[in-house]
Order: sequence, then C-alpha cells, then structure tokens
Amino acid sequence: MSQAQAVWAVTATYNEAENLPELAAGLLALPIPVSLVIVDDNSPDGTGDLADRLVAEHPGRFHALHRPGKLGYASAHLLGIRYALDHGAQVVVTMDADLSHDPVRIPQMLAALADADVVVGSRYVPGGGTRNWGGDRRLLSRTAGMLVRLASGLRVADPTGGFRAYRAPILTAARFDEVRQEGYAFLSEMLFRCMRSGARIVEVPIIFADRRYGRSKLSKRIILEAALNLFSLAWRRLTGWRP
Ligand SMILES: Nc1nc2c(ncn2[C@@H]2O[C@H](COP(=O)(O)OP(=O)(O)OP(=O)(O)O)[C@@H](O)[C@H]2O)c(=O)[nH]1
Ligand SMILES: [Mg+2]
Repeated sequence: MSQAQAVWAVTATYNEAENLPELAAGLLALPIPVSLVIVDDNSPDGTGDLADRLVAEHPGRFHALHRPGKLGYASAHLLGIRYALDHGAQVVVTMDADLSHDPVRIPQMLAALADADVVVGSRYVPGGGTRNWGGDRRLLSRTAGMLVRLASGLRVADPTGGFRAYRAPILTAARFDEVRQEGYAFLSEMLFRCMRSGARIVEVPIIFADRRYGRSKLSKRIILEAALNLFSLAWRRLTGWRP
C-alpha cells in the first residue's frame, strides 16, 4: 500500500503501565507515522494517566479514551476502531499493549496490505511462532484455530490472533460495530465478517512473545463463549449469511 495512507493503531489496556511506554516508543521508532488510540478501562495501576501523558507529549499522534471500569477487550477495540475511522484512519492496526505484538512487524504488515484487505499477524505460518508459551497454551491455541477453520470456512492458520491490519472500507463492509462477542470469539468473528464481505485475507509471520510484565486476563468464560460461537459461525456459513 502507499505509505501516505493514514495508519492508526488501536490498543486496549488494563493494567499495562509497565508495558505501555515501551509500546509507545516502538511505534514512535517506526519509519512511518502511526497514530495510536489507547482505550483504557480505568486501570488501577495508572495506565490511563500514562496514556494522557503520551497524548500531552505527542499531540495528534497519541489518543486516549477512558472508560469507567473493566468493560472488556472486544468492546474496547470496537470503540478504538470507531474513533480511528472517525478521525480519518485508512488502515487500522489492532494490537495488544503487553508487548506480545511487536510494533517492528507493522511495516511488513502494511506492505502485505498492498494485495489484501486484511493482514493477519500469524503465529502459525512459516517464520511465525510463540515465545515462552507452555505446551497447554500452545495446544489450546492450535485447537481453537482448527475448530474455527472447520466451523467458519476461514482459510487462515491463525484466526484467533489479535495483531492485524485492516483497510477501513472492509471494516465498514463487515459492520464491525455490530460484533458483540468478547475475547477469542471476537477475533474470529471479525475475520469471519471480513471474509463474508469478500475480503482478501493474507497472513504474515509474527513471533508472539508472552507478556513479560503484568497478569493475564484470559478467563474460562471467554473460552466457553468462543466454543459457543463456533456453532454460530458454522450456522451462518451454511445459511449463506452476510454482514
Ligand atoms: N481496556 C481493556 N483492555 C483489556 C481488557 N482485558 C484485556 N485488555 C487488554 O487487551 C490486551 C490483551 O489482553 P491479555 O490479558 O494480554 O490477553 P492474552 O494476550 O490473551 O493473555 P496474556 O498475554 O497471557 O496475558 C492487553 O493489552 C490487555 O491490557 C479490558 O477489559 N479492558
Ligand atoms: Mg497478552
């Protein structure tokens, strides 16, 4: 894609004060300007104040949205994506704030967007992988990916990863703001909607590094929801549903 396009990254934060400064520095170090929307849920560790400080230091480059309490990863992303689009984003990059998603990969993802509507940062294509993940976590992720592919018809090796680049028009076509799923279901749902809207989806390898600081927010409820959403994906695929 042409590098003159407005690229906005979106990240959700809950207690990422130890990670956010490094993420911000990584984005600022990129050879292309990338804006960042931080959606913070009143993190007790003061991540929201850090976000405000970044906004003050780099006006126009960083943006902070504050919600009153922990309302979820997915709805935080939807809010951030909406904000980015409303402010002229032509490409939206979604990423975690815990340094699992390395900003250094963004230029490659944008380059791949030349022939695609969605680029998925993928742990499961040659060159990709995970660092510091236990066997149980790998098995869960692999199994989830396989089930999503079976149910949805998506031909994507890593349909539950959150490091992605979307072209703005495909987000609109996929009616992203109607998504109500949380967690992993949210991620496969977004991709499914893009596919059903005719998106060309490509994968570029990423190394997913396990978080170094802070605690995981992965819950049993999110896994159960993802399992139930498999039936919804399969049903909509078989009935020819479109967003
Ligand atoms: N605003 C907001 N952000 C959240 C919420 N839950 C998770 N996040 C953020 O979403 C991103 C992904 O969450 P993680 O806890 O890293 O989830 P994960 O990557 O599956 O799990 P680990 O990396 O193992 O901890 C991180 O940047 C979190 O801070 C939430 O309820 N609200
Ligand atoms: Mg994480």
